[in-house]
Amino acid sequence: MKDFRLYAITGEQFHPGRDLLEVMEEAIAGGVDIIQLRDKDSSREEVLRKAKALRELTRKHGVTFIVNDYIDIALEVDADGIHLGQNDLSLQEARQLVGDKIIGISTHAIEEALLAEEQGADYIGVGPVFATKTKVDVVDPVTVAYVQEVASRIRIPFVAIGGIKLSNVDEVIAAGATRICAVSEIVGSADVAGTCRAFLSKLEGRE
Ligand code: TZP
Ligand code: MG
Repeated sequence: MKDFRLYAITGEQFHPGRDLLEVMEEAIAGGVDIIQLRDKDSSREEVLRKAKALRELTRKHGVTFIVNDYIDIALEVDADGIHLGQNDLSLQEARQLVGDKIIGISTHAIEEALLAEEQGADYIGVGPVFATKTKVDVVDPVTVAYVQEVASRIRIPFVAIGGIKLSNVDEVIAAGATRICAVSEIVGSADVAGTCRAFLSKLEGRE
């Protein structure tokens, strides 16, 4: 997959009254490399509508587009990939369905990370690093110690996620993260593009 630094996930509850596409367009202007549509509340029809619109927007700007959970929608709109949790279908099953599209897997422990790598995930999510209210079924924070462990043992790209803010991202970067994902800090910002630029400037020069 094309390399990335900043990964934004949708979270419409954080921008009441603001249009999803408008917020994501600002994130793109701020430099995000990947947008993931994550919508656990809407009907399939609604998710499909949003996926079509975001596919069009991301394609126009050369931004990678990932769909959470809905493999069928990812295929229908020709997203670049899918993101799966530990309780979704297996990587092997997903690979059969999506071919060479990107598959990202959420991990919360090194055993999960090693397994995802071995089974051919294109990237893994590492988190929640800090406490977050965004994900309801969330496990306890994995802390920066897990980021450190993944940084030293995993070779595929990994993205740190969960409770990451401009105010605590330095700690995550110091632990070895070179790719960051945020929901509320980005989409809930009064200056979405500026927040993205600020994250990116902190990541600059990190390998
Ligand atoms: N996976 C692990 S934590 C999380 C997801 C989707 C939510 C992150 O949201 P926020 O608002 O950046 O804490
Ligand atoms: Mg899922």
